[in-house]
Amino acid sequence: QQLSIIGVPMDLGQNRRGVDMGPSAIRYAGVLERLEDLKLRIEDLGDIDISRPDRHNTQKVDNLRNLQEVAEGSIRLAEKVDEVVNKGSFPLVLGGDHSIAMGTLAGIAKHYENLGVIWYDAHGDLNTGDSSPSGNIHGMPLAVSLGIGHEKLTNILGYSPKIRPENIVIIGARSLDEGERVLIKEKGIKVYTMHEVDKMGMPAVMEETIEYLKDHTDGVHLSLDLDGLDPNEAPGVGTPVMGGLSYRESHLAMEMLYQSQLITSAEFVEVNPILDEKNKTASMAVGLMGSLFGESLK
Ligand code: DIR
Ligand code: MN
Ligand code: MN
Ligand code: MN
Repeated sequence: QQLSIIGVPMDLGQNRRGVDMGPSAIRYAGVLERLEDLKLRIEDLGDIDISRPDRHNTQKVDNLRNLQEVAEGSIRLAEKVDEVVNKGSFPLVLGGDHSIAMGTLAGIAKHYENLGVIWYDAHGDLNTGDSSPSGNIHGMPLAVSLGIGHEKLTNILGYSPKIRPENIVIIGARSLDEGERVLIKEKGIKVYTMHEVDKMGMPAVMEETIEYLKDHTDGVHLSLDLDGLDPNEAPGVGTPVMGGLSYRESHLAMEMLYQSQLITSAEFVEVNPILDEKNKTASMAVGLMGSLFGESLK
């Protein structure tokens, strides 16, 4: 299998600096070596160009912070991801804040009739400018991909929506805003909150997720926000929420996804080395990628 790594040094989708260094931190934690050991053919395409606007003069349009810069970065990412999928390679995107998922999904979804998405996150990322309490676009990419939000974002690569609500599974949610709850109900999006994970256990959650996506999707994208994990284990994230998924649950989830052979693209986002402890969160991300590509089961 050919795998293409794309770094996205984006920190404009939220308020805290440092997450733009996520791709460097993940490379430093040994992602290439780790995956090369699995006999995968890997190319590192380097980083997407992200503009560096004047911090004292950031623009909020319709409650969307840095709209123009985030949209432009996402378009560049979408074009790169599109190229990678076109040549039959597996796109592995390293963030950067989660706003980049709009670009990743724009580049991937045009190649599938029914792209499935697993959203591994403490949050729903289903806000719009109207519902968002923060104006941070990293809290919006799932809504945007459903075609809900500012046209500059929903229309990346000139088509919308990218995905359908019935093809989404959110895992690990424990911080949902009011507007997000409404959207989840209205659209019938499948969500395993921490309540369900605690009650059912991760094996059952993943079995159901795989079963659910298997029959009606022709590819599945994994969008993994490191804040889905518990901040005691993954402290290097901008918006930590207590009571998260454990290291072991997350490795099990990745191993089950490997066994299912369902995943056709992935991204690991929100690694912020400035907030981290000795690059622990980047190492966690690399370990999870190892499991996703069969490290412990090959
Ligand atoms: C919150 C936080 N729901 C917002 N979202 C985060 O600002 O929209 N997403 N942190 O990962
Ligand atoms: Mn997120
Ligand atoms: Mn999150
Ligand atoms: Mn079904």
